[in-house]
Amino acid sequence: MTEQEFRNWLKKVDLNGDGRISSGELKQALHVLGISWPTARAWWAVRKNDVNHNHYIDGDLEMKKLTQYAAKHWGVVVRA
Ligand SMILES: [Ca+2]
Repeated sequence: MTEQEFRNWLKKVDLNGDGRISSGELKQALHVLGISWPTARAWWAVRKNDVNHNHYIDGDLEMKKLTQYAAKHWGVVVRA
């Protein structure tokens, strides 16, 4: 998928619509994508990209970091 598609996907990942992504929501999303070890990957991804340390992926900077992280570690973003 493209980076834009990934950003749209992230909006759907936010299951309760509060504008931020918890590791639980990310885990569900990774599971749907068929990516292995969703629990560990989701936990680690939030830990690595949660710049303000509130345990959620929120705001443009963290979303962008997560997008880059996904491209690098999950291979889900194929082009910019
Ligand atoms: Ca955060």
